[in-house]
Amino acid sequence: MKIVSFSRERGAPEGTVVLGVMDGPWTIGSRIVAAVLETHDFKVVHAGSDIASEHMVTQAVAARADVVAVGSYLSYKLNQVKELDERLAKAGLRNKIRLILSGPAGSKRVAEEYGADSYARDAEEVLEQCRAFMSGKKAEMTARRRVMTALELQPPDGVSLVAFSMTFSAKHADIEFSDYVSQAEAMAEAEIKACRRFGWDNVCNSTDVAIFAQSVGAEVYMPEDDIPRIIKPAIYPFDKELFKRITDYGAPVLIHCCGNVPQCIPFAPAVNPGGAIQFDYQVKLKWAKELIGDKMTIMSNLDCNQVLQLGLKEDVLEARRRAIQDAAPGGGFWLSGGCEIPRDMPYENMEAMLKAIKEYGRYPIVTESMS
Ligand code: B12
Repeated sequence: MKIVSFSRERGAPEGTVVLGVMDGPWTIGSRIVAAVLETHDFKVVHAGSDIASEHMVTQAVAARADVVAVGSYLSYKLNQVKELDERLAKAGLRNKIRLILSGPAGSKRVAEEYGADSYARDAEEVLEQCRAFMSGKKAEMTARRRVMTALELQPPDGVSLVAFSMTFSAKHADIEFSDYVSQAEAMAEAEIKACRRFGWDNVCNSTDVAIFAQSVGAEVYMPEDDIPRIIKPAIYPFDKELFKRITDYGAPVLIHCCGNVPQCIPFAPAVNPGGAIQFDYQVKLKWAKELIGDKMTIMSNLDCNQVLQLGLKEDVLEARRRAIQDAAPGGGFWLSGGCEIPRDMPYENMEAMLKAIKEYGRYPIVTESMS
């Protein structure tokens, strides 16, 4: 006689979902959702009912959640969802976790307005959205792989946002700029905080040019919370040798050419073979891509002042769309500003950069549909 077993062997869970109701005592809906998710191999953590957004975040951190799903019942308490969105962002989790809104007080519009990623009408839709999110997550390259694939002049799964950020990161982490440029730990802390908060693909360790100049003999004055000033410059003609020494250690080099210096572009591949180059917005991105795009990786060059800091998020989105169209096809491209990310760049503009990547930056890049 053949015995058929209906019990399934459990492997690794499909993903981890934290469930909670923040605005009151309701438990029936979340229990149903939990049962449906568990039946489909998700690990479920009940954060509880009538709980604060703060507690939801603690649970999400402890569980290493992939998804946080909340049920809302009272429309006048929807601000709790916004608060949860902001707390997740503060904890550096917002770019890793999908936030699903459900329950009778929710809707698609409400989800958008209060910072959730989507609205699910019932348990079945919660399950569908968790599954879709997890399958996208599993198919994604790691941030490192994405950055390195572009550097190998191959198309990655999407465009990387490689933020060349110093004062912006220091301010975000509440660290004095003089500490940022002179203490490795302070710089690392600021960069990691910004990277987590905004979902950048890299941590770009760079310091103010005056500090480089100081290390080769220039005289520098360092104010507390402002950029250092070079009082007496030093000339340093050994770039090529320096780059070679760095690459001999296995680290790629990024050259930054500040200002309107198109004359640097043709020489860059010889000075920094197999590396990357960033130049400012005055240099035409498309021209540079055509000239050296098959030899080295190019960082896009948005106007940090007029667009990233002073522009509206729509301006950022449009400029990014154009940059991706001009230079992303084929790989060898990282998305960024033409210079350092401005200290006071509005966070919504930074988020618009990531939105542009999601909308236009998936490989293969479809140029026709973007024009
Ligand atoms: C049961 C119930 C209660 C029970 C809850 C018991 C419990 N342990 O859950 C009790 C009696 C405690 C209760 C209390 C109150 N209730 Co009541 N309650 C209901 C009722 C009748 C059913 C809700 C329910 O569980 N439905 C069954 C579930 C399975 O269906 P569902 O909600 O559609 O769930 C699906 C999705 O919405 C989603 N979902 C739901 N929850 C969650 C949670 C998560 C995490 C996720 C991911 C998804 C998800 O997935 C579910 C499965 O597909 C509704 C009326 C109604 N018909 O909806 C009122 C209702 C929700 N209650 C209401 C109110 C006002 C209250 C009170 C504030 C009234 C008062 N002033 O005393 C109090 C709370 C007071 C307090 N201080 O806490 C209002 C809310 C109105 C509003 N939108 O502003 C409703 C709509 C009644 C009404 N028409 O006035 N309530």
